[in-house]
Amino acid sequence: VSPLAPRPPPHPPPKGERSHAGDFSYVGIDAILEQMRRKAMKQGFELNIMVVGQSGLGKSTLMNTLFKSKVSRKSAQPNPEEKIPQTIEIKSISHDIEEKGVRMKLAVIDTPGFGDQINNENCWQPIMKFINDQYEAYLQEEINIDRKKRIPDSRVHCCIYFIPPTGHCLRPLDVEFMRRLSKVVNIVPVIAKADTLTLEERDDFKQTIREELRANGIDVYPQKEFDEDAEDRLINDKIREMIPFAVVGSDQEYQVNGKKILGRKTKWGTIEVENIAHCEFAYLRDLLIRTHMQNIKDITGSIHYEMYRVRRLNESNAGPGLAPGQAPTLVSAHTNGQTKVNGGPPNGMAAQCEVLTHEM
Ligand SMILES: Nc1nc2c(ncn2[C@@H]2O[C@H](COP(=O)(O)OP(=O)(O)O)[C@@H](O)[C@H]2O)c(=O)[nH]1
Ligand SMILES: [Mg+2]
Repeated sequence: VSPLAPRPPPHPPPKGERSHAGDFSYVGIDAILEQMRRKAMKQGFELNIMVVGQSGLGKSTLMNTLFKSKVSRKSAQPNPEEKIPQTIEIKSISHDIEEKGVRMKLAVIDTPGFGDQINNENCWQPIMKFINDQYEAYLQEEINIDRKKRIPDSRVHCCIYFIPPTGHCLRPLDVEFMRRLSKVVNIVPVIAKADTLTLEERDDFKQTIREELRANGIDVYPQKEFDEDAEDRLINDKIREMIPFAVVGSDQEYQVNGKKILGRKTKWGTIEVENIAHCEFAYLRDLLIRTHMQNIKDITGSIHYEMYRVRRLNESNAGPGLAPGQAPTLVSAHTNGQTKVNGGPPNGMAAQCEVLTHEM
């Protein structure tokens, strides 16, 4: 049994059943659960996942795997002949998934090859900018006088960072990206194309990465400081011991022992991507969708977005009235000691990122 297996849901008594007839002390507070369930079912669920990593590491394939895996296999109508094009711009693709009457909108934000250049200094900036732009859009909706009843949420709830399967250690680029971005978004690191490592190499690599994350003070999801109680800690400690998940992706279906599976066929056998004996894709899927989706969204809203919001509102209170979408007044101590005001220069956003990552 997967350690991430969901807890069984509480079963409300069927509608109209008067299980408490004659019990005059029964108030019926527990019926709130049924009300909440019905409301949530009506609204549906949304999750925005971003994938980041060098080109060719299997980002697009893994997201297709997620859409085609057991979560969505019944509902999505994938086109088996669809070829994955190379990703050239930050692009969001969303799929509507429905299972047992529960609707879910899963959006994947695919980013073009991160760190593909010869000089990769500051290549985290466009991604940081994209994340902050979504916070800004949400904030503008929220502070509108006649705001929408439900604010459209394009905030990035979780960023899956693809580590190349070198088996050595993290590259400075990986450290830099995760160090900065883990302060503004939930980061879930994965080892890409884990089928290229032996089991021993994989375990060693995982351990090395965990040590390096710790040594660099990088707090990836699920962050220890946000565990709410002992039960959370117990469950999340197990996940923290397994991170980064060594994943294999595929959008090809094969027949194995009469069952249809998603896998990669090689001369020496078929790797079943959803089989936990073969790789850890299923753990990643369960974390994102089955066990921690609500928590991932809660931390996005109450920690990451909240920090952005407080900062922005403080800034607009301090400075002269800030027009919507205008970059806040910035004082950057980093860029050659220059002072940057109100996003004048084209790299105003970059300066903002500097300040954000250092202050938040
Ligand atoms: N061995 C192996 N190859 C993979 C895996 N995932 C994707 N690939 C292959 O790697 C190539 C690049 O995949 P793609 O998803 O386009 O990578 P992206 O540039 O990161 O989006 C394709 O030929 C995939 O079939 C994996 O888990 N293992
Ligand atoms: Mg791609």
